Amino acid sequence: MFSALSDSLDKTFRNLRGVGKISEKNITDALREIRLALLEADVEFGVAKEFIAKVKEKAMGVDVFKSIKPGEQIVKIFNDELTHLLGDDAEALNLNPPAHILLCGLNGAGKTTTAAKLALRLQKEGRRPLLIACDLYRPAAIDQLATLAKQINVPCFTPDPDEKNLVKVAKQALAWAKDQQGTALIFDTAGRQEIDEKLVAELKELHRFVSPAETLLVADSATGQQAVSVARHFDEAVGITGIILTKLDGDARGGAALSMRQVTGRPIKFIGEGEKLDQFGVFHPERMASRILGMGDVVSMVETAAENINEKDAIKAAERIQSGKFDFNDFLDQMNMLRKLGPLDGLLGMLPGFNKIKKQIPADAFDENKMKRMEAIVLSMTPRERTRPELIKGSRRRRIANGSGNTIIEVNRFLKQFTQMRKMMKSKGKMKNMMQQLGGMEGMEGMGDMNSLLGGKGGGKLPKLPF
Ligand SMILES: Nc1nc2c(ncn2[C@@H]2O[C@H](COP(=O)(O)OP(=O)(O)OP(=O)(O)O)[C@@H](O)[C@H]2O)c(=O)[nH]1
Ligand SMILES: [Mg+2]
Repeated sequence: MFSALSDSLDKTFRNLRGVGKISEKNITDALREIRLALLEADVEFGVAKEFIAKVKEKAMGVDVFKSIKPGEQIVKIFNDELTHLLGDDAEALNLNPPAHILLCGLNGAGKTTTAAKLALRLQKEGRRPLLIACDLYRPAAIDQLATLAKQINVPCFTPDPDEKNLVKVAKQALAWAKDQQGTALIFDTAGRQEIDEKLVAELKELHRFVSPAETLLVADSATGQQAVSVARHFDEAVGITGIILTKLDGDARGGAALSMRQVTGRPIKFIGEGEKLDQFGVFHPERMASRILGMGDVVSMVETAAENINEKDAIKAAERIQSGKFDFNDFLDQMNMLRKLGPLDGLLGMLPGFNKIKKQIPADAFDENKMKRMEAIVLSMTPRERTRPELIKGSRRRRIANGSGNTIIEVNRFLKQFTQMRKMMKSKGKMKNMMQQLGGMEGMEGMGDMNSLLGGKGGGKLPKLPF
């Protein structure tokens, strides 16, 4: 997501910094490039135009060409305006009782998944969410929601599959919800195409009956230009109170995300970033702006880590690493910890500068199958071998290869990588350097080592970040 846009912006800003003295023409040229980049990313035409006009006005207003670091100043103006475009501050849900939340959106946008994700989130906050299946069109829709609800242990209202009257279903659901003593009711509705007047009429009727405090439009961030008209359409029909953007983990160009707020005037409240139910979070405009500008989103990364990793385990692992005792058992523990964080490239994508080095990392570096193969190798070792990696020589390697279904070449490669990793961990200087780099958000030279760890082409120096 956003990678093409981030690359173009980076190039433009780099050029701008490269010129010794900045002129009005330099700025105009740069803004033209940025406008093109926004349009190519599928940002709605009017939104892009207005945005550029604002950045220009501000840039001229502060006389950037007279300042000492004009390039930096423009980046700052751009960042501020982007944050503004995305909505400035994160907006909370209205959960005053009766907290009825109605989800609507196009076919396949991710409504049902999002209903469960939202329920899980509210549950973690100590509320008692209830899920209500109001998709009476797709035969498997009710079961889909019920299955997800079961996974997260949230009660789910499932209507009689033969019942086709939506308001009747809602009525039954409200009566059921009373007994359940829920504190937030999430209604999953049927997907629709915007031209489908019948479905829209039904949605309106349901909306009137349920009278939700929140009507959230679930929108696939890959929808592109069409997203804007979809949002308008739903807003006119039922009046949306917010937007949930899904599939931000994909390679969509991101224009929808950038246009939605401006065009509808409704806040983006949450984002979905994967198929797993915990891959969901509050939308923070300033963090998203930083991500788009390639400055990373370290705050979200730390939050994800804090939610999923037990502090004691993390401290224990850090101690093992520092003392140079890191063995294959620790390796397995680390692998399990990583898994809890979700897909690795999504997580690393929040690091400043990651998009730039991503191309140097082999495509299969984040592959779950590769991780499984490595795990199989470790699991084929004896307990003694796991604690003393140096024991693993010739015939042992062959046995491990046979036991784990790998070739001896693969086992050798893995052992070599492990040895390198261990060496790197032992060298405290490097480790410290890496932590400083990550914390300081300045250069990313330390990532060179991480790169070689992931199987990249040697830990070469990486370009210093422009910010
Ligand atoms: N990668 C990714 N996939 C997602 C995300 N959200 C939903 N999906 C997937 O998108 C597909 C459609 O999701 P659903 O939740 O069934 O969408 P829906 O809007 O309820 O679909 P209909 O009820 O048919 O209109 C499923 O395969 C989901 O797993 C996301 O944030 N990231
Ligand atoms: Mg659905």
